[in-house]
Amino acid sequence: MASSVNPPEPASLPAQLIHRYRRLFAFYDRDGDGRHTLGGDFEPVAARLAERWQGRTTPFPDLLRLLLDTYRHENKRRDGNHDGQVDQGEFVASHRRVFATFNLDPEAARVFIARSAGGFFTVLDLDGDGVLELNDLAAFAAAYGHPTEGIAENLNGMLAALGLPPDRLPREAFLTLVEQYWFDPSPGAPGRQLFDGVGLA
Ligand SMILES: [Ca+2]
Ligand SMILES: [Ca+2]
Ligand SMILES: [Ca+2]
Repeated sequence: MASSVNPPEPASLPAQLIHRYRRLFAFYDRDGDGRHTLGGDFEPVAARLAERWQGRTTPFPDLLRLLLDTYRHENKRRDGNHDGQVDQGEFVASHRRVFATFNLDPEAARVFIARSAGGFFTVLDLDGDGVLELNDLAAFAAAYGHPTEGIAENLNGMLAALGLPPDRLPREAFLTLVEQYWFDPSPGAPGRQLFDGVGLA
């Protein structure tokens, strides 16, 4: 592995992406206290998402532990001053390297997105048919304490822009929207709306 190759940190992120990372920060801030903590935000979310699988065979052996480990790892990675919580500035700053890495090698980044975001898709896809339905997306938003009434309209706007039928989000479309949300600053990218529809300011 060429582990010595460190992607350059860009001087600044595109303003559109900073705006989206801030929205994402607000989405993840389940208890609305302006910081990401395991106890206030991610542990309750992991519990809610794992609970959905009660009585079913989970796609991963110990789903709750996997979710907790993933959230702990991610929050630690973003915690620039190592005080156990992530504020909005740390959250946005942590995306600089992610953004630089994507631009350095988009194909490698897509493999990573397919594994990480794809793994999350699998966690939400309760019937395992490779398509997320509205109740899967609503459960995700509800786990973070957000209202769900606007999800269908928002989803269907993105699906229409991708030329797909309403109410069902296939895995490939999901990965496209995720990539666009995080990395494509163009104002016409359907994925820019990924976290709209849940009443974020
Ligand atoms: Ca919080
Ligand atoms: Ca911190
Ligand atoms: Ca499904």
